[in-house]
Amino acid sequence: MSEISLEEFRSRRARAFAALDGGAAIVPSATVLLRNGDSDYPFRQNSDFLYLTGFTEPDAVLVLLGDHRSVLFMRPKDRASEVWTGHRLGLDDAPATLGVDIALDIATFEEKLPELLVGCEHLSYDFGNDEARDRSIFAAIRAARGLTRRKGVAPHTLHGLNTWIAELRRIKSPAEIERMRTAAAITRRGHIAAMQAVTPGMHEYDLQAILEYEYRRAGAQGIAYESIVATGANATVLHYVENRHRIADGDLVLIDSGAEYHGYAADVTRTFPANGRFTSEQRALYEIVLQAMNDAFAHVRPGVARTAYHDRAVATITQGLLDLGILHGSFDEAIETQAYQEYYMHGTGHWLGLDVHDAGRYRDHDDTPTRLEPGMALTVEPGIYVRHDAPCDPRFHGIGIRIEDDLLVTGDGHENLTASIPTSIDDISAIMREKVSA
Ligand SMILES: [Mn+2]
Repeated sequence: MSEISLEEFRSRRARAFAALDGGAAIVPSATVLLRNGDSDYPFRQNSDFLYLTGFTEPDAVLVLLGDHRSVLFMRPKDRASEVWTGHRLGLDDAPATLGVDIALDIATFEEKLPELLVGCEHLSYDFGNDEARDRSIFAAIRAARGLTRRKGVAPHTLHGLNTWIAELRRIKSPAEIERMRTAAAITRRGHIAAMQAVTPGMHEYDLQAILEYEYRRAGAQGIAYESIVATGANATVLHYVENRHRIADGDLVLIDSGAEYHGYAADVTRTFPANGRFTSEQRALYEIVLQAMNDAFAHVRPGVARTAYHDRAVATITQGLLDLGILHGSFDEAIETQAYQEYYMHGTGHWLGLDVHDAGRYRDHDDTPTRLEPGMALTVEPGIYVRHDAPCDPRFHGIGIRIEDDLLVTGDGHENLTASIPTSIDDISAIMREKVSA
């Protein structure tokens, strides 16, 4: 099942109990979604549930209780169903395999929940995602109140899960970091294969197929998010996932794609010329983005505000665009009026982990930007996007560039998990020259 040890899942739940401070929590698994007929969408476990249990089956609910018992409601063994949909862990093996205290049949969830909630004053649960479950939980709280005439208290305060699970998930353990390293290494294979295969006349989907083929055959469960393979002006559309266009000679290819490995995401963007040679306009903009990235890296270290590396990237991009005559006026004015937003309209990164945009707040409770701590993982992803109607010299029109790496904050700075995927023009050109024969 899981390569992450039982001990680690126990310690995650122990930290959850500490955060709950005598309260209870209800953390549901994901459910299988019907696509049509007898076909389902691919199942991906809910990340909070996966973080606390390591359990990959649907139709389960983890209940953490104020007395530090963990109860897992789950599907029982069922030979007839298992013939169709595969092995189920079952109630008997769950405590030893997952380290939970009690395993119960999910069919008894509504019946058993009230008595479990007696004694817990606070309840954490994300209302609003599943109305049927919301109703059954309200009913359980009401029923628990009915039981308190005989014993104890029932929940009277409700909290979201995000207030505490996201905090636990923000700092990655060595086992998590190991998986993220593997996701990064697999992602490297895909990106390099795409760089070496590209040739004008191919289609964007050819490169998408190559990326995802490499991920799968390196053992990834799949993609961490829909791959973006955008050529030419498509690269100025931030979340272009259509991937249907023919690749023209002279186009830049922007690939934003990452593998998922045992639940952990990589998120990498590289931009390179389809024919192996940057035009002078492409090169000029590319060098600015690369400089912005390298400048931003210096601000990824413990104790620094999370906003600092974005501010640094914005400053480098703004200066670069002024130098090229794409922006006008003074640097201070361009920053003050956010004139750069015409060409750089997104943030320079996000947390990374089980989710590609991982859980965790970006501002502290006093509304100051969160400060980086060892064990946090994030992306650094500056870009420049010049749309066809942008108010600048038309020779820059239709160029979109983004470069993105995955960084782990360490005790004295950071480790770039995706540094071995080339970013400099020289390194990209060298890799592309080692082209595999088509
Ligand atoms: Mn990203």
